[in-house]
Amino acid sequence: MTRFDVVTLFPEMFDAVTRFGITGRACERKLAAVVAHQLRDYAYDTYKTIDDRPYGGGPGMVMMAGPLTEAVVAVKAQQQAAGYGPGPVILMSPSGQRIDQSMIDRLAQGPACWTLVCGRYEGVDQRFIDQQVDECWSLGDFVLSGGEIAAMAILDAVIRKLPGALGEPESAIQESFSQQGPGGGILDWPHYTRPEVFAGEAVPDVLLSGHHERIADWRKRAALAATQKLRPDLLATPSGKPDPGGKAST
Ligand code: 9D3
Repeated sequence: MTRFDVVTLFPEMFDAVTRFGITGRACERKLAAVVAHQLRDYAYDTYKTIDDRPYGGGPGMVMMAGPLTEAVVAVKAQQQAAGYGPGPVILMSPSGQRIDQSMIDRLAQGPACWTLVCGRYEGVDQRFIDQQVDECWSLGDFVLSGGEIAAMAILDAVIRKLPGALGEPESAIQESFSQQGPGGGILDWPHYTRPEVFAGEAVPDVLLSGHHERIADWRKRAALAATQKLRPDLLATPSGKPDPGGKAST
């Protein structure tokens, strides 16, 4: 079982991962465990203070190194007591490295335990990062109000890739398309279900033909056309030029 410990001011938010859908089922079936820890439990004072004003002045508050360190040390002890080897400590941070699917795929095959730390406020005392954090991860260049939703996105993406988390048909579909395109992905083909005609628009004939080879061919072309139109960057070669007929068209 892959274990994820999360340090956060809002542990209840992680019910979204543990209770619903594919990730909920994976947790139920003990493929994954998500343990959310309340950072305030590791505060020093009766007011449960975990943040303070920034040295040097400026707006906002900074999360103190002390409570974060206490929390991470306690989490590591719990992981060890449960029989896990040491795993990486990841800080969710807008200045971290950007996560993509190829990284998620590697994570899903990686260590059996992880510690994810979620920040709030303007930031985290650098000494905690220097002393306790192995990597900083970001979802991309937009501003969230804290690391929790970013951590949940990572958890969702990793847990659904754990062996056995998806039903067999789903994982087979995934497998055949995970290697296309430089970033490990091209877009989906357009999907249709009943009725055959909706608001005057018909389902493409080929999908009703029952001709499996022609359907597969249509889907491949439609996926490539959608990618070219909506996300040409996914087809670009490392040189930055669009790929005229490389990997993704094979
Ligand atoms: C004014 C400087 N801000 C940095 C962009 C301060 C700041 C804003 C928001 C500091 C922390 C946050 C909270 N965001 C996260 O913790 C976060 C995040 C994000 O905002 N975007 C994308 N990925 C992530 S991972 C964690």
